[in-house]
Amino acid sequence: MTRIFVYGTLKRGQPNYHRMFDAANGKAEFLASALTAERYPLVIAGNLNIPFLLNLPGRGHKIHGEIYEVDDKMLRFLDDFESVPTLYQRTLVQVEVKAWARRAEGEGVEVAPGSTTEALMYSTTSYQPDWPSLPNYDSYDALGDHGLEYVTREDQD
Ligand code: PCA
Repeated sequence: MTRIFVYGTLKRGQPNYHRMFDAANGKAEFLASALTAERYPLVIAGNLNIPFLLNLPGRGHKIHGEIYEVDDKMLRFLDDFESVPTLYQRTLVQVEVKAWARRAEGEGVEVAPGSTTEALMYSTTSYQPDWPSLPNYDSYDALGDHGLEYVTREDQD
């Protein structure tokens, strides 16, 4: 089992959340809401309006997201879905926990709110030169005020 931190379309309520709960892809379980310990630019880019966390620590904002525990099958599915290593790279990051799920509390994990833990994250170093100067956000919402609605795979030609 592995912990991943998701900040984009895989979050609850976002367009690819259902993929983590499709048993054919493996298993995922919500562990905590969290934010990155470092600041990063989170931008929406490309003609499909994809959220990208640029691997430029120290710029932008601390990014809000969610930690899930996933099995190896789900991790392989997500790597493939996120086109690792071309579109995104999977890196280990420090995240600050905002609130643990009740299940986590029962399992002897460190539950102090504000505690820092490690998780894997899909960020990218393979971005276009203008992406660091795009508007950046501290929390992704596909239907946010930015008007850059995510184009799901099903809607692509
Ligand atoms: N999916 C991954 C990376 C960005 C995206 O849309 C995530 O939600 O964390």
